[in-house]
Amino acid sequence: RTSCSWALLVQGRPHDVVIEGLATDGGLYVPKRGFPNMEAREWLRLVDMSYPERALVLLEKCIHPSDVSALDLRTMIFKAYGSNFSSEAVAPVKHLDRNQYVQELFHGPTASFKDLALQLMPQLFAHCLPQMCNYLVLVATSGDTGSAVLDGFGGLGAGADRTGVLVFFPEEGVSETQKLQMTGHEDGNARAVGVRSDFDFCQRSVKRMFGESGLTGHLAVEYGTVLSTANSINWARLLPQVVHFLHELVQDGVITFGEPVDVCIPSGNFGNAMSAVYAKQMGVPIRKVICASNHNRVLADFFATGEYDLRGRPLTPSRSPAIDILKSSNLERFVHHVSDGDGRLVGELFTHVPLLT
Ligand SMILES: *Cc1c(COP(=O)(O)O)cnc(C)c1O
Ligand SMILES: CC(=O)N[C@H]1CO[C@H](CO)[C@@H](O)[C@@H]1O
Repeated sequence: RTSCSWALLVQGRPHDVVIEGLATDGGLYVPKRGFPNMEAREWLRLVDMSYPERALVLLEKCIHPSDVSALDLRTMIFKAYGSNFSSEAVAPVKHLDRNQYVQELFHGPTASFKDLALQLMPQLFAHCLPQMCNYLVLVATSGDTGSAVLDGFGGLGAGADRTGVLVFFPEEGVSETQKLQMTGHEDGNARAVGVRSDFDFCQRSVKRMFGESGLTGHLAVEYGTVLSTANSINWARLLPQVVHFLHELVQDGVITFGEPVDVCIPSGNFGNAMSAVYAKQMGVPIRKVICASNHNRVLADFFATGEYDLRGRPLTPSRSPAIDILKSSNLERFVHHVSDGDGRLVGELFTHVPLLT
């Protein structure tokens, strides 16, 4: 898997990593040498900064300036987090009970946690677009992702010239609010399509469109347009989420600098949990990353038993569709991480494990 031997973060391949999403061998992109580790002295400097300032310091270390210059990155980050969140802290931490705190990830423009990544990702996407083509971003969503994708890509303004977005959602499978958020979206380049079937059908159909050479050929020849996607395996969706693990508990005097906390994260595609693992690798004092599941507990079982087997595990829908996921794509990144970057092993495991792709 070339994916597992890829360069220090996205240096030199921004187009592949941000636009294509998936490596040519079917694997996921990961940083070749892990994340840059920061010293205590540097972390201390971040304690009193605003969210966008902290994001800039962290992401500058993860994105090579030849891919995105420091100035461009600053502009993007401030556009994403400077004023569009209803809390200045962006992801404020509130006291719950005793030593328990809850981080509010719903202050973005669509109230979806996905806003944390999707206010920034489309800007990186537009920045990395090759000169000659138009791009049509296809997304299947069970709810949360759709509105955040539409808002993020819709907010590109002039940068959206060559990017169109189509979101497919199950007409009966999303909440009324989500449906209104998606269908009410009137921006020129982004549209939502309600489908009279379930999420699986939407996702399968999007995948089929990518493989349908009649369609892709027609789009290419007639419209100079290439299909792309913005789903959660995209590196540019994962990377911005590393930032919110730097919370204000130190600033608020709740813990002292360097004191570790456990983070408990509801996991679907294991994106946010993986970001926590990366944040820890960068030096954020996290002790345990706890993976929370509902009855679709394939991830929780994997961590308990070391086995990841989807056979005989039908998906049971719940009131939390965002974590009703069995194929947790980012688990591949986790296995890569804990195997010390053994790309061959990851490739083998993920080709041979039953029902894993
Ligand atoms: C997307 C989402 C999740 C799952 O996040 P992953 O990064 O895919 O694990 C959990 N909860 C909510 C509310 C979400 O929107
Ligand atoms: C998506 C969104 O709401 N974007 C807005 C963020 O804020 C800037 C101004 O600070 C607006 O220009 C964007 O439209």
